[in-house]
Amino acid sequence: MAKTTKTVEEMSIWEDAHQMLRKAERDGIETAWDRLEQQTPHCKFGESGVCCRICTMGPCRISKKAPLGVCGADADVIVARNFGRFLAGGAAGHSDHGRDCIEAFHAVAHGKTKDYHIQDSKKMLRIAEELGIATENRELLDVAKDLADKFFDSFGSKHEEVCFINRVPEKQQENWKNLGIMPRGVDREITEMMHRTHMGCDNDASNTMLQAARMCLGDGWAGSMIATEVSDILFGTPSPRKAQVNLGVLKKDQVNILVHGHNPIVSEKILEAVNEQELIDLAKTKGAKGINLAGLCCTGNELMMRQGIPMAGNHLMTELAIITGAVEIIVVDYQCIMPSLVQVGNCYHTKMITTADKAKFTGAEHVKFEMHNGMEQARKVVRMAIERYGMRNQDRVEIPGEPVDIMTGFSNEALLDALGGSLTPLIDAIKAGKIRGVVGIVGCNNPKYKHDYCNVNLTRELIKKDILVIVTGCVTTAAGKAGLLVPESIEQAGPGLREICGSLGIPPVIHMGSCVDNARILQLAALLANEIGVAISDLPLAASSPEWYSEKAATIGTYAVASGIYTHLGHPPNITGSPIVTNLALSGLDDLVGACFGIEPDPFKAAELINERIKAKRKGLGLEE
Ligand code: CUV
Ligand code: SF4
Repeated sequence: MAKTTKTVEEMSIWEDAHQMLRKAERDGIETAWDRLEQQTPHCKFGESGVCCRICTMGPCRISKKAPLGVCGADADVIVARNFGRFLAGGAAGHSDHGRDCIEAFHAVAHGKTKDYHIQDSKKMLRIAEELGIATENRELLDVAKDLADKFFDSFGSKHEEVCFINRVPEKQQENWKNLGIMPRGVDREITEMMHRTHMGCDNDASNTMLQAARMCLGDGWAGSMIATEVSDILFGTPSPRKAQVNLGVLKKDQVNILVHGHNPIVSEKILEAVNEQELIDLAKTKGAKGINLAGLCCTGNELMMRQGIPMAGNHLMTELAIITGAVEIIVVDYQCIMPSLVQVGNCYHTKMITTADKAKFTGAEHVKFEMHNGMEQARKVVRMAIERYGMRNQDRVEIPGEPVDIMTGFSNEALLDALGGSLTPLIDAIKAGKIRGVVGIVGCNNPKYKHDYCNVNLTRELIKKDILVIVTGCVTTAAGKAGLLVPESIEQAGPGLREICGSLGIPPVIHMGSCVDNARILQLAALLANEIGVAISDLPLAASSPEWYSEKAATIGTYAVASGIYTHLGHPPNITGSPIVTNLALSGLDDLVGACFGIEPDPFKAAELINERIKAKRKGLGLEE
């Protein structure tokens, strides 16, 4: 097998990663970096999006010699269709996760599970009222039944538009109606996207992209937003707390269980099980000092936000976590889980446990989690981990370094609390130029970049410029490891941001959760816009996903732009083969929705790009740049 020619220092900025990449080399284990090199150079047709496999008259690929597919589709049509379907994958991922949350909520409401409960009834009642459901003199579970139905309705097409559109500022709503991109139903928009991109349907690139925007808005303002709100109702609304990050959170003398994926429905139950005395005692009889639970990727974010559970690493750390040789079991639900984890696990004693029928992995063991048996299955998984502790070869265990402290738990509710109950202090700080703007840095890792180099440097550059940064997804771990998620990091911020965050006792980089929790950022943007009385696109806001890789990340970027938030990406999606789609993304959308994409791989230049945008928006509001 071909190994990468990169040095470990070129692969990642982190010491814990370097150490594990060296161990991988010694242990003869292949990683994503090696396979990237085997796959390079990538197919140019695929990379620019001009390869069409939508029907069997093809596949067709567009070149100077052959500018049209067999059916006559040109590069613009082919790119638009491919990109539309790419975004549909992301919208489906978030939204189907949201649906699973509603199913759990529905089961609770109808008394069909003893394993899940309403933890934040206050929030549930608040949302019920917000969505026009009567709450007075009613049993809590009756309200829950109605609310669950209301959420389900947003998925089909019974209604004109999805719920939570009520949160969108008037001007944006007008804009979406005029453009015909008001999302009607989460599933409906995804289905229509697939329909339109069937051979012989929507053969006008711009028109296809408008549907893409509508579908992504359905994800942001319904699929993802419902996932977030229901998770808060079932597992508690996050509030500020301490946690730790990096591979140092694994413990040499304990049973180590990693949770990976996205949905807290599985990981919250595993957490409960590892805290049961009976199971802790069982672990002790096997010679372990206890049971240690740590997270990876977004389900790690969910547990960290609500429960302060430590985070072992982000996307590119998932293989490396197993290479420590100290992981008994990795429990997964779905999304962003590399199939290679099974292979890497086989080189040690690490077993992957799958929990969802929609995400099975060959070579893993399946322990199906359902609403009625979540707790029982969680105990079963923890017992399996305890059994495997005896199979661990301690001579092959190497756990790098010391964990880094972070502060997490900033839901909008918590942020408002920190601000003393209203957004006014934040708005005043923005007006005074002490906080010049707010930027959400979100998303993934990608082995095409030096791991976390862009994520960390962009974050640092922005806070220097008095821009408040909100992180979610895999950028969280990057910012955390860099020491940016603690109040002390105000030292690295500009003077205005340092003053404001210092007086509030919060970090200049705020952790708001997982990828679906980007909906929290949307909501915050809407609250700010409504409070000031402008459109979201008028605000000094931006978003960025410097090292993104997934369909979901592109969907998030698209709903951010369609909602009026300028969005930076480290590299373009596979659309560059179409001038129409590329121009629309890079500038055309600005005229339509008041925001567009910007592409820049260098984090320092990207910070400039974002800063220019913030300056322009401040100027537009009559504020000093
Ligand atoms: Ni959902 S989508 S790699 S885990 S952020 Fe991490 Fe976040 Fe990207 Fe995946
Ligand atoms: Fe080729 Fe058209 Fe079929 Fe695509 S839809 S594979 S371009 S014939």
